[in-house]
Amino acid sequence: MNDHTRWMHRCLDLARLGAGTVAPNPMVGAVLVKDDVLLAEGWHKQVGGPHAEVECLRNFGEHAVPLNAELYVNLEPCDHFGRTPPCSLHLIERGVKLVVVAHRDPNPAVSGKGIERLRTAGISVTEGVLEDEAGWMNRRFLTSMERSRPYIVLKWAQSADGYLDQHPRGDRGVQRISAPDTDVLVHRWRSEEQAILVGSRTVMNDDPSLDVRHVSGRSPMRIVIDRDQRTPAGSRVFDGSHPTLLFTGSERTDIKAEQVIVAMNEDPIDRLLTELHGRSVRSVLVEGGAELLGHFIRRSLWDEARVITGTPLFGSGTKAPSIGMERTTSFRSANDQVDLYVNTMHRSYPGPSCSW
Ligand code: AOF
Ligand code: ZN
Repeated sequence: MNDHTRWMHRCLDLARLGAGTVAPNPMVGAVLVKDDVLLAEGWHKQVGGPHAEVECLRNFGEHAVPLNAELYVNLEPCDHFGRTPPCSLHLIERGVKLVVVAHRDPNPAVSGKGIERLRTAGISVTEGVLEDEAGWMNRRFLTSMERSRPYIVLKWAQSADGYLDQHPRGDRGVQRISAPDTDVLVHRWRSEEQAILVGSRTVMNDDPSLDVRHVSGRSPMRIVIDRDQRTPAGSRVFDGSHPTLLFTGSERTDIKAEQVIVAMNEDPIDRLLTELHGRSVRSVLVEGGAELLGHFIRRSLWDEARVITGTPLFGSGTKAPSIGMERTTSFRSANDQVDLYVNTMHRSYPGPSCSW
């Protein structure tokens, strides 16, 4: 590991401390280094709060920044007045002369302008250090900026013989496929995305809560697509405990959730992605059912798929979808098999040293 990658790794570690609190902003960490000695560090802690570079220089203190000190940051310094003033101007004012970044900020308000401004001010900027790792860490933010849609994670659990659901089945309620210990993993996945989506049949059959219970963390916004007003008003998703958005063909006066009316000639998935993007929702976890997952897969409209295969045998029922791509990695959780897929049409996985 050379010095550049070593310090950029530290930026990524700091940046990750903002996971779960900085979305819709990216995770960003910064360090100030002189002669391979750390002078100060900082990270972006919450939306509306100071950016990583500003935190780092604030922690350094008021005294002059040494001429040969290097400021490392995993994202190009911003150049716009958002909720906070431009970091580019702040770095210039503080007399920073050497800046090292992992990659550019695709936010149209920044996109190269930050680096340009620094260089024009005589600052040396090195780009591309740990670019792939940093891009993977902020893949939700980058996808949102580059594709004008949230990062899409498909998730399902299937029986050992490849069924999502058994027919005929008994009462309304979740049918267990994975081991109880795997719930911890699934709930961590939920806490890492800004929204969670299901179709009407999943609400009718499983009556899921779609919240985060088995780990501490933020519950995502719950989203239901139900064009034909089939979901019962008494379903758990409509209990008002978390923000919930219902995409429906016509208004449901019996349901208190926020509603988006989808016209008959509109594609509900396109409408959903546009709506979420407009709300700065950077990622969505699609938890079923088969029909909805199939829509996303057929259009290759997904970024990751996470498939849990449990031990029960169903013999018959609703066939699990097939992703049609080589799995990227897999591991075991209790007695379950967990397979992870990355849609290589959109982004490649930089390697096992990167955390999911
Ligand atoms: C940086 N350093 O630590 C972060 C950056 O609303 P604001 O003012 O917080 O701006 C948010 C945008 O700034 C965000 O969309 C992204 O382009 C950039 N984030 N930039 O130089 C940081 N968090
Ligand atoms: Zn900034």
